[in-house]
Amino acid sequence: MTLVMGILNVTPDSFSDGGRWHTADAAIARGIALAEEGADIVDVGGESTRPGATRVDPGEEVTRVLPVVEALAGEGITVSIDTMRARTARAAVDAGARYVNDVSGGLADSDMARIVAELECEYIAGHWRAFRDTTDSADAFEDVVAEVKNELLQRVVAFQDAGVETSRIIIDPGLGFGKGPHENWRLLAHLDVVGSVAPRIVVGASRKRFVGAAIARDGVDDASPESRDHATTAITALCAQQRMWAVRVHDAKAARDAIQVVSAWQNAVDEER
Ligand code: PMM
Repeated sequence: MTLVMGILNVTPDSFSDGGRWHTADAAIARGIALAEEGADIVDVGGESTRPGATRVDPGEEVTRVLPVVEALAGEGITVSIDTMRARTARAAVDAGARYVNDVSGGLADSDMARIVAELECEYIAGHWRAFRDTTDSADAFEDVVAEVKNELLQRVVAFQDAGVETSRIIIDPGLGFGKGPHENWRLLAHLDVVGSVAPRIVVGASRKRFVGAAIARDGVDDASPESRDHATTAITALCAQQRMWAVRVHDAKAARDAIQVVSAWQNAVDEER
């Protein structure tokens, strides 16, 4: 069954839940709640990766995430660390994180592949090309599906060359990272092509702008991130039907329910075979 990766941003500036879980105690409580609501993995991040966000000092990033990772792992919760920095990845894995979730696929830090090989942890490689100044600036694609697939393959090869076992590498199409609505929907429509790179795919659509744009009434996109949760859950159901490995979401309970519904439906279909 598709896994639920619950989002826990320990940052003052993340676009959708920024600031709310900024103290360690509040973040730990939220992480436990996410697990209770159905998150199989809690994804802890100390730096907003949103285009235009200012980069956090590396020491500050570690200070934000470490007590949270340690406490959640101590509770028996499976933790991933959402970071583009090898140093933060190492500190978090040493503190109990099982997954390194790197939206840059190792491009933001040239030490990442070597450190991941050393740590022998699971690694999520996101599709990414460069830091962006605004959410509106997009990369140029001629054939987004083929390019994302090929560039992810290059990242997988780079990690293999650094000594990371192929079976530990998970890929992510990087929705919204240098991609506009058209590119994001094309990627969702062709997850099978992206999936030819590695058997496990994570999809991170939760509360993103293209989701808001899809449900806009009369062209008006209601800006509140939470108002995109039902639409996000519809995407989760479709991802579960496509047998994605995981979805990265803010609303873990809704995602869990949607995945279980798809599973019940699928079981009924399988019984007839
Ligand atoms: N998106 C964001 C952050 N981390 N990680 C993965 N694997 N995939 C994503 O799509 C992704 C991510 C940005 O969204 P946020 O500010 O809500 O965390």
